[in-house]
Amino acid sequence: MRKASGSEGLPTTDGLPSHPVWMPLASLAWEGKVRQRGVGSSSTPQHRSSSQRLSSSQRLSSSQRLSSSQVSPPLSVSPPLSVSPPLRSLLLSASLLLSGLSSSQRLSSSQVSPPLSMAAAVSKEGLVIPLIDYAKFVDGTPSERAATADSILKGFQTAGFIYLKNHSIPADVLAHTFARSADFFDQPLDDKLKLGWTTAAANRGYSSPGREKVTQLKDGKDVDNLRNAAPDLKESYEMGRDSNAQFANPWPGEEGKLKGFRADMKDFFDRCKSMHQEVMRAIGLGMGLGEDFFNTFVDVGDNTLRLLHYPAVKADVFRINPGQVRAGEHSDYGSITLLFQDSRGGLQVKSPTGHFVDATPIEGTVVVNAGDLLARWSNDTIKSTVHRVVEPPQKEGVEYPPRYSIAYFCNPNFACHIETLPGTYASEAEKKYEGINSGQYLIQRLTATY
Ligand SMILES: O=C(O)CCC(=O)C(=O)O
Repeated sequence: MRKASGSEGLPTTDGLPSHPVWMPLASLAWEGKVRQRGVGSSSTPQHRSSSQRLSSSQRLSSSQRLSSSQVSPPLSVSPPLSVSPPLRSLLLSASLLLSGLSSSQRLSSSQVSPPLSMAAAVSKEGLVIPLIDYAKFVDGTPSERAATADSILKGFQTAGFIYLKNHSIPADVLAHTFARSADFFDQPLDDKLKLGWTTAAANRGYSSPGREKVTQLKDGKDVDNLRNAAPDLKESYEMGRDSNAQFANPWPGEEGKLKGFRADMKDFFDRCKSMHQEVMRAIGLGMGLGEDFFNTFVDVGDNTLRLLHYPAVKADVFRINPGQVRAGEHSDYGSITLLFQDSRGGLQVKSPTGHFVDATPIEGTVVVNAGDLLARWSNDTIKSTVHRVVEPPQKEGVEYPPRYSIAYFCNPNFACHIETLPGTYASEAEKKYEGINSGQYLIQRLTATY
């Protein structure tokens, strides 16, 4: 039986893989042509055992699991960051000093050191993305919880990205959701187009390949030019909160392979919503604001669940057009994004030196990155880092296989007014941004990319 949150095959806290080979069940399901398919208080589902978290319909049968002989080679994970003892003690003093500072004395992100003694999921070109054991926040002792909250915050302050292992979405549920995603994209194009994405305000529905161009550009004409030169090679399907009275999700019909799709997506949405709330508790704790600080900002669930499919593509496409990518470079818009990727690779994060660095998939982890609104909210003490999806790192063959990912874009409740967080400025003059309404901010950002 696979561990619910996929710790099998994960790097240990020493950075060593605990299993020789791995590949997410989700991608195995497609390759094996398997087609069957709360605000986190201390009593949230994350505290239950993995089997308790799954309903019987969510557990996969043994025939849906694949053996380790069918999986691809392990990925290496950087060992824990090593620093010399004098430097360590200097950094430790700085870190203690930082945590002891009054809120108005806190340092800006450029002054914050990466977390100490922590395995790094990525360490290259000055970009250190920590690999954090999330279970120590959810189930740990009070001191483990506080230390993990600090690591989460520091990861966002330094890299803008973290990897969480032992997270609260069980591996079986994730594999099932990936399989349902493949079922969705398998539909004929005409059926998908009937569910088409309509407006930024609704932000729900299907976007066919080439429709959306994710970019940092804000001017519509510039975005059009870029889209024409190098369209994103992806299709996506977005779902919002299903209880929204104003905007309905355009669900596919409940027949054939898509029977139960809506219920499965709603279940996954709710699990991710809880995780967003829990990560915001960690940020609140890390920032010295208290872990309940963000509760009333994130309780509604004005988030977007996005299924992504990057279809198989001829390798030549990237050679002929050097600007070609699977998804253009961009930062995300909201508070945080939970990103679940298959084992293909291709996600890259921009380093402080300006180079894009591979954010290699690690089984059983979720990549979490801070978005622009959280950066703005934190007076830029948290970073929203640019990322993109390019051709896979294994460049053999004339055609690259498809890639699937699932992004859960989290936002503060759309009704919330976002004012610079206490503790991130010493005087009014240090506030970099005006207050802004969360929902309007998102609509403004989305409008540019479609
Ligand atoms: O597919 C991925 O890995 C990244 C997706 C992404 O960055 C996005 O949709 O904004």
